[in-house]
Amino acid sequence: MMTKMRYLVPEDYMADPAVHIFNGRVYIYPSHDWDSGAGENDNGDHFEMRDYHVFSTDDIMEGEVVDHGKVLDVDDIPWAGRQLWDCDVAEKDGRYYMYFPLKDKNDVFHIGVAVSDRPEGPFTPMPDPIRGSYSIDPAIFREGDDYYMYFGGLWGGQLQRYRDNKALEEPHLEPDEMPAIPSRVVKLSDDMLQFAEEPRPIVILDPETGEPLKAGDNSRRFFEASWMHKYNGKYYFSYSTGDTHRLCYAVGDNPYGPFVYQGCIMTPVVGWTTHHAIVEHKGRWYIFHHDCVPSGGKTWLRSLKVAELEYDDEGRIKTIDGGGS
Ligand code: FUB
Repeated sequence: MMTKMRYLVPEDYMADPAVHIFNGRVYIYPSHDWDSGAGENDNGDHFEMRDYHVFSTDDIMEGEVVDHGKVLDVDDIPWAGRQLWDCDVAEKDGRYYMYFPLKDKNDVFHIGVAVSDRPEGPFTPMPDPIRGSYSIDPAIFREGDDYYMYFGGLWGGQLQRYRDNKALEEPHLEPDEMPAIPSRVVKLSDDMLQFAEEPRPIVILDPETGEPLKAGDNSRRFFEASWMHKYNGKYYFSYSTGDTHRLCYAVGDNPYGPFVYQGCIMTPVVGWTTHHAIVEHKGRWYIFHHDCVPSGGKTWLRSLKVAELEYDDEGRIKTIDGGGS
C-alpha cells in the first residue's frame, strides 16, 4: 500500500518540523529555509536561516494550512550571531514558549527561549540563552506537569565540542569502537525559561548485546533531530542518523531511557538532512518531515511534508520509503 503523504507549504521552503496539538488545532513550527548564497559544507553554513513562521491546520491531510506569518526574527534576538535552526514550542498555563538554537556572536550554538500568549505567536525573545545550553535541535516532550527537552546534533550542531555538559578544548568525535556521542535530555524549570537539572545522556542500547550503540554504527547511532512521543505506555525516542540519512527509533520505559534500538522509521529522503515530528491527531498517527524534491535536490532548500505513520500489533513502526538514496 502506498503511504499517504502531502506537501504542506508548497509556496515556500520550510524544514525541521516540530508539531503539537494546542486547543484542538495542529500547530507546525518549522525552520525557514532560503537561498543565502552561503557555500555548502559539513559545518552547515548553507543553513543560514533568519526567521520563523508558524503554520496551523485542523485537518492534517486535507485541511487548509494557515501561515501565521513571521513570528520571530534573528534581528530581534539580543544575543544573536547567525543561523536559526530547528525550533519547538511548549504550552504551560496558557503561555507558549518557543525554544530555538542559534549561534551567538562567537559562532557557538546555544538554545534560546521566546514567549507568547498565543500558539501562533509572535514570540518575544528573552535577552539571553538558557544557562548551560549548547548544541541544536531542541524538542519538547510534556508529561503532566513535567517538560523535557531533548537536544543535540553532531558536526555543524557542535555536540562533539562537549562532554559531561562542559566545553572541550578541542572538538572530539569518538573512535568507531567507542559508545556513540549521545543526544541529551533535561527537565525544564517551573518558569520554563531555564534547565531544572544537568542535561543527561540518552543511551541507545543494541537489542542483541545490550551494549550502547557504537560511534561507528553510522546506520543506527544518533546524529541529530531528536523527537519523543509516547505510544501504548512506551516512550519512543526517534532521531536522524545524519550521514546515513535515516530516521530511526528506540523504545524505553521512561523519558530518560535507556532506550532499546528498534529500527528505521524512514529511509533517506532526497536531500542530505532528514528531520521529523511524530504526533497523533483524531486517532491517527502522522510523521511530519521534509525533503528536497521541489527544489531539485538543493539540500538547503527543503519542503515540508507529512505522511501517515503505522504501527504493527507489537507497537513496531512500519518503515516508510523516503524516496531518496
Ligand atoms: O536545519 C538545520 C539543521 O539541519 C537542523 O538543525 C538539523 O536537524 C538538520 O535538519
